[in-house]
Amino acid sequence: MERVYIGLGSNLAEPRQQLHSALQAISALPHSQLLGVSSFYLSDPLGPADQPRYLNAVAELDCALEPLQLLDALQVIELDQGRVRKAERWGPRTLDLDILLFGQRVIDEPRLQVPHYHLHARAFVLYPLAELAPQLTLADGRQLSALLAACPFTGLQRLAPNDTNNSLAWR
Ligand code: A4P
Ligand code: MG
Repeated sequence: MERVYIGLGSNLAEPRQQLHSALQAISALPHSQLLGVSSFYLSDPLGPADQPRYLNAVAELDCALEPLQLLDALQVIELDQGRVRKAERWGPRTLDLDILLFGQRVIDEPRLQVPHYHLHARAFVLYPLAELAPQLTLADGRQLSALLAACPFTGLQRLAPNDTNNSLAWR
């Protein structure tokens, strides 16, 4: 088992419902155990500005799948939830599931780069991740706390647990 962090994002078609459905599906992944889920965060869109705000969260799991098997499974969940891949980069989407970290592995394959390439610069990833693993150290030695210190909490709004209704339901 390796400790895996998955970033969830949605800005179309009832984002809150998209995240809840995705968490349900993640909790049912084979050879994996969902350990925890961060608060949900409303975030200003990165990329084209003419799209709705995103709802973002991070999930923590123990996983015995290989990284590419996990990626396949996450892409099935995305497609099940109506994700249509469009040419526009960073455009709106019903559901985006990114593998942020996979244990201490560094992966650089055509289909998969881990740690996720923009992890270090995205407040909507770093702050929810820090709720779950404040002491985290990346494979390259960087501390999550140092990344956070360099990434202001701007364009981000943490929703209260009863607002997201996800408090301990997934533990
Ligand atoms: N891929 C490579 N590495 C990974 C990984 N670590 N996890 C490949 C998941 N997939 C990975 O992804 C394209 C390909 O990336 C996949 O087929 C997989 O083989 P995609 O989801 O089809 O494309 P994308 O998500 O549009 O592109 P990209 O560059 O991954 O976008 P991001 O970085 O995911 O950004 N603003 C806010 N506030 N919140 C957001 O969540 N998300 C995006 C999308 C833009 N703006 C946002 C947010
Ligand atoms: Mg993606």
